[in-house]
Amino acid sequence: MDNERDLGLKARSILLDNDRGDYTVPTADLYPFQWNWDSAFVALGWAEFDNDRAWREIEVLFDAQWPSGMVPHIVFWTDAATYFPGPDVWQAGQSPASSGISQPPVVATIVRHLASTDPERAAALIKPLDQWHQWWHSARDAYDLGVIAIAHPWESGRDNLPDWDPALAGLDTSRVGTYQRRDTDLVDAGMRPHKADYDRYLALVQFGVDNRWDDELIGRNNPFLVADPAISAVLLRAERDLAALMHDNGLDTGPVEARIARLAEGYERFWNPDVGAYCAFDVRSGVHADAATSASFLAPYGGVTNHLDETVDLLRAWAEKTRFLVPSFDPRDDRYEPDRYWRGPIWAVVNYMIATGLADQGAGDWAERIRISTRDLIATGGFAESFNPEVGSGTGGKSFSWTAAMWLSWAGANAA
Ligand code: 9WN
Repeated sequence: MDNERDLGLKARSILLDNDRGDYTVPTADLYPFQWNWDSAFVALGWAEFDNDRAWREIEVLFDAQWPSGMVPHIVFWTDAATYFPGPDVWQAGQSPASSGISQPPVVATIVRHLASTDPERAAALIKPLDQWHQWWHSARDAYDLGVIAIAHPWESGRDNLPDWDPALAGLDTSRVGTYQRRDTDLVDAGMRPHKADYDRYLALVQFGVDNRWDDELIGRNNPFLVADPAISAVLLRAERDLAALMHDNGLDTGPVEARIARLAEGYERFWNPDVGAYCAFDVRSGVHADAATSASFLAPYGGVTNHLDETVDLLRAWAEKTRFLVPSFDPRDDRYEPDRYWRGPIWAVVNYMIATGLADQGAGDWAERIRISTRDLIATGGFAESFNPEVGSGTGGKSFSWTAAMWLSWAGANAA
């Protein structure tokens, strides 16, 4: 690829442009604050040319950790009029202002990845990471199933999947009132969720506000509680990485090992024999989502290999259907939409996790295929938020930090 050097320079310039001092916005205007899992992946990009800045990205996120251990999904370090819903809607009652929910806990895995560059900074993060991980188990597995549930689609980071539709459908939106979205001023409405979805997102925020973001009340009574195979796989890997960091620092790993065992056992609950894939399920009804998503390929990332052959077979079937891998939703399903947010488009960071897991578990050929696909997508569609799986065009926001970070640390042809 002759422009690979240019793409590397462009990726760096995106991080530098999106840098706000101690944190990096995912993209200017559309997402003008610090996002939790974006910062974790973005740290991998910074680490390619500014190691101190990589550590700051993560440390500053933990400056917003709640007393409960929760690390919020958005930290509102400044005001910005280009995003809705802002801190006045969330009313989280914390300083700095933040949202009231979390996001996939990839940080421990990234910290372990970077640990050799600064073992002391890694060690200083062990306790906050441990508190956050404990929070997931207590606040998002209140029914003790050994799986992690989300209390809001935004908590999954894969916000608009058809997986969430059945649980969202029953929500009461009568108190939501009128509001003005900002996302559709900036991005084609055909790539974003419908108003009916936003009404439901806001009804859930309202439930949190009404309950003062109380973990006990939300964990048991939230009108939306869906067990998420992606968060559970991400936490499983993060717990293993936390245990390794603890071990390296001479700390007792017993409690973390017990949490790993719970999650590893609970993970089989996601298996949906009718689909032949790991699928989300409603915590209360136990009913599984009826189609596979990109999360169905994340079990290997969590170290779960029980259905590895079926998982690779499913990937092969998808690969026959679309030019690029890995669509966020089954491209053979009627609900698949290649341009609409999380109903089809490809995300580079999800590809990175899927490929990492497959490589770990002996499917290196598929891992490499996914890396090449990601590289070609970026070369075709630019540093977009996400990509159309059929033509490779960019979807969502542009000049996106985590896409740039994935180029620098993994997908770019020069990456190790
Ligand atoms: C809500 C920032 C975030 C990502 C999510 C992605 C999108 C936000 C939104 O953007 O979500 O959190 O307003 O659409 O779905 O994964 O962290 O990049």
